[in-house]
Amino acid sequence: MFRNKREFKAEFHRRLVEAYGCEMEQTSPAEKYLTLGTMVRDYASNYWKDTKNETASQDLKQVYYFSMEFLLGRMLTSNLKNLGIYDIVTEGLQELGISYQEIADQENDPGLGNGGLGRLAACFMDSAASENYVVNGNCIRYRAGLFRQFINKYGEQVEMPDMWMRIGNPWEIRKLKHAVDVKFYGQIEVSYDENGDMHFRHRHASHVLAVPYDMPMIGAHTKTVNTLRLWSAEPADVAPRDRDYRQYLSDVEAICLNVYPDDSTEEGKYLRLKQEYFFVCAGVHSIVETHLKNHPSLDNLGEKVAIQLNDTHPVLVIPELMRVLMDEYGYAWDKAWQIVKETVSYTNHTVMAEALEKWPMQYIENLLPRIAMIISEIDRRYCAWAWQQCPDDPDLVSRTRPLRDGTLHMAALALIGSHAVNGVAGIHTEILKNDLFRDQVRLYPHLIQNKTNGVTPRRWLMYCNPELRKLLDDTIGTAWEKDYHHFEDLLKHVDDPSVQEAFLDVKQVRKEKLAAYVRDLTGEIIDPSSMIDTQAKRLHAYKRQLLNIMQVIYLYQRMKRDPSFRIAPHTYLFAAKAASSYTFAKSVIKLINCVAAKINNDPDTRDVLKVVFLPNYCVTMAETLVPGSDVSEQISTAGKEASGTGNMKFMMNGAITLGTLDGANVEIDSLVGRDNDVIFGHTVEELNTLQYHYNAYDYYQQDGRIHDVLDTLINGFWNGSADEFRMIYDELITRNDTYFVLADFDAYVKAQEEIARRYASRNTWARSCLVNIARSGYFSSDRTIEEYAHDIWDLQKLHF
Ligand code: CBF
Repeated sequence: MFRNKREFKAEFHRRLVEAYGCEMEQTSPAEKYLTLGTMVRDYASNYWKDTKNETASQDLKQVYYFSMEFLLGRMLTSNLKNLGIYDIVTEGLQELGISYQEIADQENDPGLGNGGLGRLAACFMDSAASENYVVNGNCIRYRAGLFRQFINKYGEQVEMPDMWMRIGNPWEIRKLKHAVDVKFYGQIEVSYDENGDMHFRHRHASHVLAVPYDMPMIGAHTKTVNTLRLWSAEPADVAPRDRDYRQYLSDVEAICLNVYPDDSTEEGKYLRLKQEYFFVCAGVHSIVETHLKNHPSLDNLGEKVAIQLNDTHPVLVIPELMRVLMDEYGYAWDKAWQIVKETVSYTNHTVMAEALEKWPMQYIENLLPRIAMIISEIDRRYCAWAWQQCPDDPDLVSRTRPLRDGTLHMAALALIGSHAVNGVAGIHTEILKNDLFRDQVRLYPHLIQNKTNGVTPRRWLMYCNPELRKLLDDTIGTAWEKDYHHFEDLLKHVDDPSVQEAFLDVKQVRKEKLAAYVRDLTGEIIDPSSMIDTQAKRLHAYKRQLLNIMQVIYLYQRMKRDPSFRIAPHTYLFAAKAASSYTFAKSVIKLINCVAAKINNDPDTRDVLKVVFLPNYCVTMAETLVPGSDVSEQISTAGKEASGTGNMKFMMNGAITLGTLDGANVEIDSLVGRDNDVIFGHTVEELNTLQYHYNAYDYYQQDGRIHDVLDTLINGFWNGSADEFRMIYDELITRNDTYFVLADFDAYVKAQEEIARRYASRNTWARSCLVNIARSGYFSSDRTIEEYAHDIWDLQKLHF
């Protein structure tokens, strides 16, 4: 492997010519990207091999993180920097007359996820490798991501296929030798041996071949390279039984086609269940295979392997591991159950009822007949046990059992089959304990614990904001880069006017970069000296982008009505994808775009008020958006956002949180104090009471601002159609405002006024931003991973 610039240049040149059979100058930027990516992957391969060998020879426990999503973002820069070869490569390319940035821009964000849970998984992979923990990812190799979002001339979201691997994926290695046979449908034939023991044979199944593609997960300042294993479905070498051959091919094809297929139809639901079992079955098989290479039996699986279920999507690990232990390795039920519980733990990421997965048992019986039998037996045994624990409250059993009314409750199964369950922020975990899972807490008082989320400071500060990194290095040295505790060293400097000025300079540079990005993406010109206020996250009613745009409408109306009222220049940025079948969310996107079109073209206000919706929000966009923002909008209805991780990224880059007491905002608030964030709105406790007597219509009637804003939704003000936004109006008024937007409107307007007031005082503002950065070390995913390793996985570090 190359050791210096000269060797890099020679190897890069040689590989390009060999791969494409033409002069280097004739190769395209995409070909250069693929060649460079492959070189970097190969560079890491020796470390990758050493990590596997050392894990085996040190007989180390390893973790398998099962997640339907890994929202990685581009890998090239992160891998080069983590490996410490970024300078050699970028300078070498420059000497060859090649622009590194042009090559880096060829890489598409891997379409392996959708939102926070997937991005968390990606941060964990970076932190685990960087902290020398062997944590492997297990996921699906989706050929298409969620979708690419365009905004049409009417301001509407349009979904386009996200064929992220069209040019190829240099990071992956196909491992056909580890392919796994996955069986769906068919029947289970039961037989008895001479001892009376039962045996189960899966007959007439439809076979699918799960082929793994491995991606290296490269740590920073270390030789640890972990594996993200992505499973791809291929037709098996077994004749499809009783099925149309072409139908079989297209059924197999559909499994890995895209993330979150539309599950509003029965067919869609089956497909999603298939996806879940597909990567679970393949993943469990490969864990067992790896374990048995180094151990005589599966008796000590729980000692050497931890399986983390990232939300309920992979919960079928529990019955699948039971199946393998019993049917393939002859374990009796009790011993198999003990191994499963020792091995598995589960993270809950939501309290939203619609996001808690439930499957009709009939689907499982049909698609996964043996798994259905095992789930029924888990349920039966659980009921008998739980009833004995609480004979005074037999209803508790029916409330907590996994099978209720012919439906499988995935979270209930996860709770029964795991030795540890965690929430992802303090307030979220309290809600799990006291509300969602309070019945289970009676039965297992110590099961649920908190693990507040984190984000990797490498991608989310050092690499995406080199200007801020330099300021920190110059001010406090570089210890913070390797140890998140040292972020706090900055606290000694927050009152230093020269550091404050330097911070404001850095922010200005980043805002100018953001303004250029916005111009290139949308054609909109934003003022980099205006206050940039950003809400970037999935579009969902509980996240309340609606509250944000309503406040903008209010400001606009007030300025139009009263020419003596003017605000300091504000830019409101929105970035959000709405699920393709989520009509309300799509309507909010359209509203934001229609408001933007009107306001941005109004000569009375456009110098001070600008609204821009940035299409196709993704990790790469966030890497420019986050460092360039002044205000971080975290305004979900209290109790609904499990944690949030965007809030942490903005904080780490010196943006001030404007938020409710929800998710990790609560911890941000207690770390920075009320002088350094702006908190507003009803608390969870207040909403728990308000819900019984809330009347949104009263707010509409009694608050003229709300009245005037909402009337624009039904009088055709924004695009001439009176019905266009009626759905939003109806949600607020007719359906009594499920997410308390109107209840928090007044407090939100005041919070906006407060943040504008603080922003005007530049040095005090800079001080607050510095306090936020200093306190953000706690939100490093290095800290989160340490906690999982210690409290849940009982995991030791790898020593080279
Ligand atoms: O825990 C990671 C994130 O997960 C979600 O995005 C999710 O998918 N359920 C939550 O909505 C976030 O609050 C949370 O930060």
